[in-house]
Amino acid sequence: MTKLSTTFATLAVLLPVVLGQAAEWGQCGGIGWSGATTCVSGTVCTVLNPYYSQCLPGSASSTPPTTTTGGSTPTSTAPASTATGLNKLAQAAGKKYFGSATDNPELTDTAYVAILSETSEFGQITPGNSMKWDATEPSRGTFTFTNGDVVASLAEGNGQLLRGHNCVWYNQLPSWVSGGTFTAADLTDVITTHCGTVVGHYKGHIYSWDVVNEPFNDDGTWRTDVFYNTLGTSYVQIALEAARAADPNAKLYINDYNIESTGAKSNAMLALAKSLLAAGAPLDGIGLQCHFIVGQVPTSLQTVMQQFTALGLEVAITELDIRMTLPATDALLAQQETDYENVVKACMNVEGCVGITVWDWTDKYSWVPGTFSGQGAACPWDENFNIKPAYNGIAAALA
Ligand code: 9MR
Repeated sequence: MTKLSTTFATLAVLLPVVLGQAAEWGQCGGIGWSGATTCVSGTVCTVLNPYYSQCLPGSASSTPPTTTTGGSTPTSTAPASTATGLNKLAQAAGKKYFGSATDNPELTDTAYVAILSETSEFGQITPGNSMKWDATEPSRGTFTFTNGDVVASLAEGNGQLLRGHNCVWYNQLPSWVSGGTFTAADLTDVITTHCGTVVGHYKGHIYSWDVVNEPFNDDGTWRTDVFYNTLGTSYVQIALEAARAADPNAKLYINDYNIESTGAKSNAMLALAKSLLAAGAPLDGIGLQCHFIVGQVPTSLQTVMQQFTALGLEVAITELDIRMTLPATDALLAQQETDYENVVKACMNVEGCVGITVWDWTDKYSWVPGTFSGQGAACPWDENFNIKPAYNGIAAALA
């Protein structure tokens, strides 16, 4: 990929320039930084990664904290973290990463980027939107990677793994695809070109790709989108083969939600995985999204993961969040802590579960309130970047 270095510059331009002494939490250094390099009293300029140094509270000899304290959600039960960071704990436990989704608009928030870039907390990033079809091939044969490259560059600069998300999905399709009329041969060419070009663009930079996203309805039947309607189930293998040809080293996944408990939908995914493997299709893993509700985490999550790993596949928790009806109360936050702990424990108990990704780490940028009216507080950090009890639930499971 040739554009990554230039997109570092793009990201740097987005970050505000501070003159004089940098304020607490302000930027104080990094490649391309031309603002203040000293910090106000009581804070110390701390290198978070080659591209970002930040004024963190403390003196030069103190260890920088990974989180802040105080904030708008109830804090009476918010524990002081003794963890060394979720990614560090995950890796010490034999997992490849603990990671987070992110999205381009929030990368203008320097305090957000600073925490996202802490590799003790996050060893992996997934772009929430910028590698999807509508973002990368808005019209046929015209590819744009600008936003995806920004996220890829951030991960690369931080030394974080990258999950590609996604090649083929019924949603966030440009109308030329979703509303197109294609012969089977034509749509095969469209899929092959799209997956081949996008995966090829990020070749060598991606740990794993969600090649096909959400192929099933909740009752386990196939979604009747343009892909299924034109090609039947064969579109999945077509996409996987195009991805494999474009980046032989990326792990290729099918990713879905509501497959986290035994039942019709997870059975459908199991049957698909078996038939693909029997056909010699290049499938390496299954992503379990894990968009859960407080108090309703499925108890068969570990069993389902083991059903997939028994096939020789890896699994990952790819989009974890656990939402609640607002306002957040201490009781709900305590239940959420238990729920996060149980989800992460399930992954810990399955050797082939390679990592856990939260669908953004802070409530400030969660997709939940915009989709589920009256619900939110789904992430391990609150909207002010304070850790919630959920954080310690995750840390306890990883320890
Ligand atoms: O986080 C994404 C949000 O910003 C978009 O508006 C939304 C549109 O469909 O997609 C969100 O991410 C989804 C992911 O790509 C697939 N699984 C469900 C996620 C939450 O909706």
